[in-house]
Amino acid sequence: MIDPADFRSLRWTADGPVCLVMLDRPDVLNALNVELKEELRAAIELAAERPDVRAVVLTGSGRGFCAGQDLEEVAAGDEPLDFEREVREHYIPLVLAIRDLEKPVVAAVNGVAAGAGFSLALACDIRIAAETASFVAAFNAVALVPDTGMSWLLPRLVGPGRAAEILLGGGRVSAAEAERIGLVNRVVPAADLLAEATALARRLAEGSPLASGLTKRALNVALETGFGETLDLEARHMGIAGRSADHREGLAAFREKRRPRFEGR
Ligand code: T3D
Repeated sequence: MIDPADFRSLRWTADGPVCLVMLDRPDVLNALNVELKEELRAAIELAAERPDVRAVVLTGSGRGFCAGQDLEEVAAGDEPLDFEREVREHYIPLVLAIRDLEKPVVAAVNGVAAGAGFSLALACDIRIAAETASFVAAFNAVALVPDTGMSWLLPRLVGPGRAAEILLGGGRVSAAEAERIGLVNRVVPAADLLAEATALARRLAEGSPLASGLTKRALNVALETGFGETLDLEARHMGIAGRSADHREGLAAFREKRRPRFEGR
């Protein structure tokens, strides 16, 4: 298991059941170079492995959330970058790590989220934005195309028409507009962002880890399958959850009028 102290381009801190992952290349608005992409994936894997972690908050340091691919790194290479390989080796595993993590992930979008940084915010389960946040597809401006799941995730959140305007138009979506179109769950004053996101993550972390993991899995699968398959999956998950120690604890807590103590079993 990686030691959080070894991360160089992000900060990983656990405070009780909530782990804060802060992208930490503020001079370039937390643009994703190879090191940061690899560390972010390792950070999510660490959150998965640590049983004490029950929810994750993802944010950026400084005035940006994440400006997407580090374009200086692209320009600096001796050889032209093999974009397809880069997407397959780094971006796809990253987005899958977040989506497949059976713990809630809250994006605390503190500033601009551009390109693959926008996609990262979309991959999280819930987005809380600061008033200073904004979203820019950015791909088109450098003659690239949406990746990291953007073409799939964005229309499901805001609808195909708005997604087309954002992806083809390339303009900035303000925090207020993002809230209006359902791109973020809510907008809060910048000074309150981390406290709000962490408080939400703490509330989510109070749920049964088993039931929350199954719920996240069902929500993800339901986006891709039909109603019948979802009914079937829900029934199977209910079978698993209903046999769990957490369910027995939940029932006992209800009857004893106290808060449940879930252990994820
Ligand atoms: O590798 C692959 O397989 C391809 C994958 C691609 C996925 C992608 O993410 S493609 C899209 C890449 N991202 C972009 O194109 C965004 C580029 N950045 C911008 O358009 C703007 O910086 C922003 C709209 C994000 C923010 O604008 P603003 O005015 O608030 O800030 P700024 O002044 O432009 O940027 C501040 C600094 O960050 C600046 O450096 P400086 O001048 O202070 O030394 C700027 O160069 C740097 N920076 C911003 N974005 C990037 C970056 N440096 C490297 N890479 C970046 N993406």
